[in-house]
Parts: sequence; structure tokens; C-alpha cells
Amino acid sequence: MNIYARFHEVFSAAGDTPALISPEGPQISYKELDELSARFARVLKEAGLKPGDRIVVQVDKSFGNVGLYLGALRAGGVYITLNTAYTSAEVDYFVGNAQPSVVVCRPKDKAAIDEIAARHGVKSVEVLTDDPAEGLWAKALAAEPDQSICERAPDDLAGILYTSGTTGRSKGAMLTHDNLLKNAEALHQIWGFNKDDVLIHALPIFHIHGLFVALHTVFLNGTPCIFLKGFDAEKIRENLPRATVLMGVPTFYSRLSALEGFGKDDCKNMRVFISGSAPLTAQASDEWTELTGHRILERYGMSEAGIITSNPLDGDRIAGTVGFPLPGYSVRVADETGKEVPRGETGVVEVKGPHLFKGYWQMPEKTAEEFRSDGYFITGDNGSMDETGRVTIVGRAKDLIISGGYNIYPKEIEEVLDDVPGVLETAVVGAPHADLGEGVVAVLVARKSQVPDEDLQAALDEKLARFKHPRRFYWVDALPRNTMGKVQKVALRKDYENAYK
Ligand code: MCA
Ligand code: AMP
Repeated sequence: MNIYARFHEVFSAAGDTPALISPEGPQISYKELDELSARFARVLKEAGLKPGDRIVVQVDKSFGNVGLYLGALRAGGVYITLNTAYTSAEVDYFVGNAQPSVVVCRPKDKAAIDEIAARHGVKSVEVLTDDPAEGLWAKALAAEPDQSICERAPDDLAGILYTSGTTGRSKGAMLTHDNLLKNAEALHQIWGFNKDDVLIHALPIFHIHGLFVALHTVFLNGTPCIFLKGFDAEKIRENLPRATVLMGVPTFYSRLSALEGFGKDDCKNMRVFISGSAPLTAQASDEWTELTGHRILERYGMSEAGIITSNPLDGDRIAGTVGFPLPGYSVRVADETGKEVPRGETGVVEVKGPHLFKGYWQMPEKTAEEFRSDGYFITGDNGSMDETGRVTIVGRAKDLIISGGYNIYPKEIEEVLDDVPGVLETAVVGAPHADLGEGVVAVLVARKSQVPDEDLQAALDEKLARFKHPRRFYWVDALPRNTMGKVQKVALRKDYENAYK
């Protein structure tokens, strides 16, 4: 079933209930959002989007962006949304890999996207801003709504989310309508969503957390969502008294805690604070509880799997753990052969269930590498499971940095820096960062003499989104290697653990 058919049922019943409320005043009801999606479905089909076609979207968060997303679902499109910080070099890769029939971008990127689109045979490029009088939104408002909802089989694709293991180049995780619906229904149930709920949404909607975990649970609930353009600690604080649920990454909570006088009074109307996308330290969780009287509900997820485990709503939310498998999921902690390790011992978290993605787009061999023969997906996260089935994430087997909840792949940055004339080789590691969790550190070996910082920065600016840029650079004579010749990143993380202190 097309997941939009499910949303349509809820939207029709919710009628004039506000769906998205902007703190600045504008709002859109569920009835209006349902119609807006039908309008976007019409203009997307006119732009050439057919069922199963990919659509790539890189636009700022807005009501129109949500209408566009829902319209793409209605039309049976496969929705691919990109971090707005990605450079055109990064976007070129995604468009080449996904081969979309439609690309929707910001006006400032139109010239570069037109060039990329021509190279990859894209049928049409449209622009979207947060102004309904501009671009594709204006076309949608002038069009005849297309109320049809494209029939989709459960394992037809609804979206592709680019993520990646240690290979540096992103892989497209294929998520089906059934994956998304199963995960959303499980979350709606275990997090106790009810008719009085109001969610504060301050996450980007170009990642699973903001787009699927937050929006889909609200859209199954048919109640209001206070829809912020992005994270803004003061704006969140202002809206807490009229909300009941907040979803965020750990940086949200450390920044809110830092607000002058922030405490119990701000949070007395709130029902639950949910955290994920990056580790929430037990200390940060305890600090929040002392400050607000609420125990954060931490959950663990992945683009390939949606939310995998969650601390209980009514039960012990143990700081430093990520709780229990979602209904329908089975989770095990295994050794490198996929054999389950005894409870309490550390291994790699593996997961199996209906929420699990279909594989990586056009990469069957890469997909096969990350599944066991019995169907379990290898997450690359190190963890342990106790006697009661509660999971604790203790680190990562994969070469990944998570900064402010964004995934950063060292290989991608190493390749850019290695290409700078005068650089012999580079190793990129994460170092503890008080605000973002981890910061990016580059350790470089020169061919002859140290390369000026501005040469490194120029290469980074041209190729990589700024959030991926190392902010600390260290030159060494040689990188530490093990007997196999592999760079010892564990040693480097130790050597540079104070880089952001
Ligand atoms: C911003 N900057 C960053 C980051 N964000 N640098 C490194 N890491 C970051 N995450 C840079 C900006 O480029 C800018 O640099 C400078 O920091 C100042 O930006 P600032 O205003 O401080 O940052 P911000 O805009 O406030 O962003 C921090 C943030 C944001 C609010 C924590 O990173 C955020 O919204 N994170 C949410 C990510 C997310 O949704 N993850 C879900 C993944 P300059 O000025 O030089 O440009 S989905 C997932 O992981 C699974 C499914 C799951 O479990 O959820
Ligand atoms: P992404 O591929 O963007 O979905 O990032 C998923 C990765 O984020 C997981 O593989 C984990 O490494 C990390 N992650 C998500 N939630 C948590 C959490 N609660 N604790 C620790 N790591 C997490």
C-alpha cells in the first residue's frame, strides 16, 4: 500500500486540525496539506515523474517542502532528499547514481543543477523556496489537484536515503512503503502518541530522523506539529509550554540545558523528550533529568533500518542504553562470523525485521556484504545486550564520525585532502566535541614540506559540505600503521582526543 493512502485516511479525519504551525504565525491544516500534496502530485507528473522514478530534492525546510514530499509519495515517486549543505560536486554524485527524472532545488543552485541535470539526462529541474508565489509551489497552487494515489506494492520503493559504511562514497539505502509504514506505526504505538500531542519539530527534513521518525509519527496521529525552520534553542524554549513531545539529537539537549535559567518550569507541559542519531552520554542524560525532572527517552536508529531499539515510554529509561528492539524487529549482538555472543558481552549489533531496507540502490554486491546468510543486517555498531534484551551501544566498528547527528565519512575527506598537491597521505578521525559530540580532525603527512592551510581549505570548500570540514589539522612524519599496513585510527583518536578541548 502507498504510505500516502494511510496518511490520507488520517488527514481526512483530522480535517481543519492544524498540521504544521510555524512559530512566526502561518499554519496549514491537515485538509489543506492533503490538497497541497495533490497539487504537487499534479505538477510533478506534468514535469515527467512516473511511478518508480526517482526525484532528487535539495531545498530549505518549508510547508512547501512537506507538500512536495507528500506529492511525490502520491505520484509513486521515489523521494531522495539531500542535505542543503552539500556542494554541487556532492550533488553531482547523487544525481549520477540515482538517475532521477526530476530535480527540485533552490534558485541559487539552479544554474549548477541545470548543468548536472543535462549531464545525467534529468527530464526537468524545478525550484522551490519558502514562498508559495515562487517556482514549483506557485505552479502547484495554479494547477488542478490530482487526488489520485498511485497504487504501490508493499516492497515498492518510497525513498532512497544516502548513507555509507567505510567506503567513503555514499550508498542509497532503498526504503519501501512497507518499511516506512511499519516503522512509523511501531513508533506511534510505543511512544504513546495520543490526541492531545503536539510535537516540536526542529530537525532538518533531509534525513530520516526529521522526515520519517518525526513527521510520519505526527502524520499517523493527525495532531499539530510546531514546525521550526531549524534548531533554535530560544524558539524551542518559547514553544515548550504548548507542546508535549520533542525529538532531537544530543546537541539539542546540551544547547537547551545551557540556556540561562532553563529548567522544570519550561518543561512542565511536556510529556516526553526523545533523543537519537548520535550517542547521548549517561552524564548528559542525568544532567537533563536533574535540570528538568524528565528522563530523556533515548532510541537508536539507522537510515537502513529506521528506528531499531527504544527505551520504554512506561518503564526504565536507563541512561547510556538504547533500550529494546521495536515490535517486529529481532536484534542480536554477534561476533565477526555472525554468531551471537553471550549476553553482556560486546560484539556487533545485527538486526532483522520488516522495517529493514531493501538494499543499496544498484549495489547488490555491497548489499550482500552487509547481510548475514540468515538475513540479519550488520549495523557496524558495537554493542552489548543484557539478560533482559536491553541494548547498549558502545562504539562503532565502522569508520564513521557523527557530528551534531550528521554522519561524516573519513574516507571522503581523506580522498579530498590526499588530492591536494604536496600532501602524501591523510587520516581523518573524530575527537570529542562538547557541543556536537564529535569534531573532525585531519592528520596529514607531507610529500616534502607542510602545505599551507589555505590550500587544504580551498579543496575542502570546493568538494565538501562545511559540516564535514576538519577544523583541526596536524602534520606528522608518518601515520601509525599495524603489521598489515592499515592506519591505526584507534591510536590516532587517542593521540588527538584533546583536539577540541
Ligand atoms: C553545523 N555545523 C556543523 C554541524 N552543524 N559542523 C559539524 N557538525 C555539525 N553537525 C557547522 C556549520 O557548517 C557552521 O559552520 C557552524 O557549525 C555553525 O553552525 P551552527 O549554527 O552552530 O550549527 P547549527 O546550524 O546550529 O547545527 C547544529 C545542529 C545541526 C542543530 C546540531 O547539526 C542539526 O540540526 N543536526 C541534526 C542532524 C540530523 O537530523 N541527524 C539525523 C540523521 P560554518 O559557519 O563554517 O558554515 S538520521 C539518523 O542518524 C538515524 C536514522 C537516526 O537514528 O536518527
Ligand atoms: P544514519 O546512517 O545517518 O542513519 O546514522 C546511523 C548511525 O547513527 C548508527 O549506525 C549509529 O552509529 C548512530 N546512532 C543512531 N542513534 C544512536 C544512538 N542512540 N546511540 C548511538 N549511536 C546512534
